[in-house]
Amino acid sequence: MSTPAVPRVDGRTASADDVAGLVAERGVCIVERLVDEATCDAVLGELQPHLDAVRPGADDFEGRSTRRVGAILGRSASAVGLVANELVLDVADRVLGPDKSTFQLHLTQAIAIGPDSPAQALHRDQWCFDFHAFPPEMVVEVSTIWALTDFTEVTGATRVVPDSHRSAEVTATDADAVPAEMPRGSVVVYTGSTVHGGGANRSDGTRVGLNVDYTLGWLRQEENQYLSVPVEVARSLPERVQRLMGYSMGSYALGYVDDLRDPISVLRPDRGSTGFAAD
Ligand SMILES: O=C(O)CCC(=O)C(=O)O
Ligand SMILES: [Fe+2]
Repeated sequence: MSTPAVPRVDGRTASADDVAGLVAERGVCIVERLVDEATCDAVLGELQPHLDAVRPGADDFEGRSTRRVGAILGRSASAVGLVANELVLDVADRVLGPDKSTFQLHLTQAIAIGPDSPAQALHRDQWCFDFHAFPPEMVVEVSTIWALTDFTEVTGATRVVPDSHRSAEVTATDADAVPAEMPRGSVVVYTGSTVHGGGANRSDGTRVGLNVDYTLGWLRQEENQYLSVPVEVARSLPERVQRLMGYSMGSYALGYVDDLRDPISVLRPDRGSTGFAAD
């Protein structure tokens, strides 16, 4: 049986319905050239000092020649537009659920896979929730990896297993995984149950991806946004981004501050209404 190709659309023309339909149906979709190369250069430039400063991974899953840097919203002004990309957010809104009142940012992480790195083990991102067996039709997480450098089979493109998202058990093996090859500025979108893993980097350059995930508003975030991004920086971000970070109610009662205040009011005192039913 031949391995199915990863569905792909052109980021300059694709609609959120197109992408959401493919992600829901196949578990994964590549959106090509959603941002330009200048944006990739700007993000890379802002993150490089942080990538240089951090130690490589401590185990095989992190990658012993892979450097991971978070707190992206506090460290890269040019990445804010990727984290809050309209198309991606519309796709997450459509795919997450059912039974969703809100969704939120789960993590932001630049992943730089150095030369001569072996492939990362295949996994599901939603295993972070204590390996809970969510019903296969329930999408609790939407993951994205932006290619800041070209993703090819040789440079270490993320490997994904199309159609793997609905099976209760993971039966896919390395032979079922296909590289999400895409030019820089593209993004691969997949669900928390889609089986995937970082590719082996057999080139002499570093592959840099920007991993940005979104989850249902009632789950715990993987990256603690409140402690990762200084509050002065958070205050300066667009309201949509602040709300995604968790400065918003996670559902009717989740995340309030002191006297039932909506957390957005900590950053924006004009949004000061109290009570769970406040807007
Ligand atoms: O870097 C990649 O291509 C994938 C990384 C990944 O899936 C992870 O660390 O969860
Ligand atoms: Fe992953």
